[in-house]
Amino acid sequence: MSTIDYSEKIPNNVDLANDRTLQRALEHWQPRFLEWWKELGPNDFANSDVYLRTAVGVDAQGWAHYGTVKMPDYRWGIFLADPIADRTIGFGDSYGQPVWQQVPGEFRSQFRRLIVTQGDTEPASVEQQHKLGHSCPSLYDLRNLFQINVEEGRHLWAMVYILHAYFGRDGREEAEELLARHSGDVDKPRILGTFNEPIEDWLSFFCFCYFTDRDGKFQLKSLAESSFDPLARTCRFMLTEEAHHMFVGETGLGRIVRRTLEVMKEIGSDDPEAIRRQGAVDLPLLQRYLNFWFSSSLDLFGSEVSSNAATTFANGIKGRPDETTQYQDHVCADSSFEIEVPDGKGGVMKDKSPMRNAMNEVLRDAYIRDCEIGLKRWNMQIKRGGYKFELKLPSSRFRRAIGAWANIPTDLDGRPIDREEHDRRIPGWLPSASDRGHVKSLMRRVVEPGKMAAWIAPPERGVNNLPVDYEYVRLA
Ligand code: BYC
Repeated sequence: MSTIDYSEKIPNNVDLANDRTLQRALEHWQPRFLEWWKELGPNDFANSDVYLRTAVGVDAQGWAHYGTVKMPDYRWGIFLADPIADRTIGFGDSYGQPVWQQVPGEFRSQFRRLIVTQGDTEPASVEQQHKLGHSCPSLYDLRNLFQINVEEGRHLWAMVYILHAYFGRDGREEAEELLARHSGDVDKPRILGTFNEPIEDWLSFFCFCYFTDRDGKFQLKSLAESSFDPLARTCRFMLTEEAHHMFVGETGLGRIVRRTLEVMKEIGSDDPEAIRRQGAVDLPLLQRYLNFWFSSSLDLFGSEVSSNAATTFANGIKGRPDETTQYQDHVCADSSFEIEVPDGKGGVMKDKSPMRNAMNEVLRDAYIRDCEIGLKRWNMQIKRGGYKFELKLPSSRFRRAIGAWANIPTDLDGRPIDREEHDRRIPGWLPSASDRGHVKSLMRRVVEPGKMAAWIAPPERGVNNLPVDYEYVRLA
């Protein structure tokens, strides 16, 4: 067990107290982080008391402390999961050799690129959610939003630690850049597409937590397999916090479905207009939001066939989620993977890629299966309510901006169609101006303890065994 001093300004288990170089780098960076948080974080709520979980260690039994904190005083700590004794490289050309405690020079730029890409998403998501606190559907939800925001802040710290501790001057420069790019900025946008999409309403927020945080789960699990042990251990611990973010997405969307079903029952109709008049979210509208966020998040896995993916796998830099338990062949030098590509004649054809080059697609497939779980649950709710409607994930070929299907018009089932038909049918597939207008009209803040906005059902339980009507945020 590594020791943790969580009485420090920066709680950590990386022996920060005895590392002057790292202290200097972090002390230089911290004021900039706080300035960024003030400007682009949920700073309108800086003086509110929020019931938050703070990571204080890596012991599965007691890794977090719950208490009331003002967000600027949150203690963003640096934690690595405990080392695994005699850990060896789990995949690629160096399979079976001891893992690395330093970055091998020849792989430095590949590692830096991945760490920067991972790090960039964390502050991006805080920026995207910057204004949401003003339209919260309940204090319970407001607290969950802030919990996610501070933890994404900590995940940024985690990547900055790796950059500062292992990449010298380049790492320090990259850490500054993580605070200089901004979500949606025309000149300096965030690196990955989805992280430049605005999140202006809570339906988008819950979809983001469900779909985009789930990409986080898969990418972090892949990096948790890395041969660079400090990175692997950092990502392993980040996954502990990530689970709550997906929980917020899944239960948020489930509560919306539940409320809609109640309204449908009350008014004896499934007519979208009638449901909207009751201030709820009709299911076809929800489906269009799912289509939007799912297709955007699929792009986060990169191209189906990628030489970057092949290189990072071969070099032991980035593996597959649960590499040890889920796969037999950890070298993948001779195997292949079947992918679907456009046939150039308006159709779909099967093609074979060397397995290593298809790693992005392997991950995307696993991700899609994981996304299905929530839909099954919500559809069960709808069926139990006595309705026929079924929520569905669109085809992975629909509305892609990256990879083989980028900019190829298809319908929701992934059938290539001509551009004119596509553009005509898009309002039925993606949130329309009227959908967005309706959702916007629902975004009225509800801050009386235990009360919920009319478009969402209460959660089944509160946070950390507290009641749902606990005052999770005391607004200043
Ligand atoms: N948008 O060979 P390609 C999370 C770029 S979420 C824009 O196809 P590759 C979180 C790519 O960067 C998890 N650009 O793919 C969730 C490359 O550019 P460069 C985030 C894109 O390289 C919620 C070029 O296209 N973590 O933690 O195999 C809240 C060719 O790339 C996109 C990671 O992603 C896109 N969607 O892999 C908070 C892990 N997709 O370098 C947090 C780190 C690709 O040629 N990143 N490009 O200029 C990676 O593992 C890989 O970089 C990718 C793509 C999976 C993103």
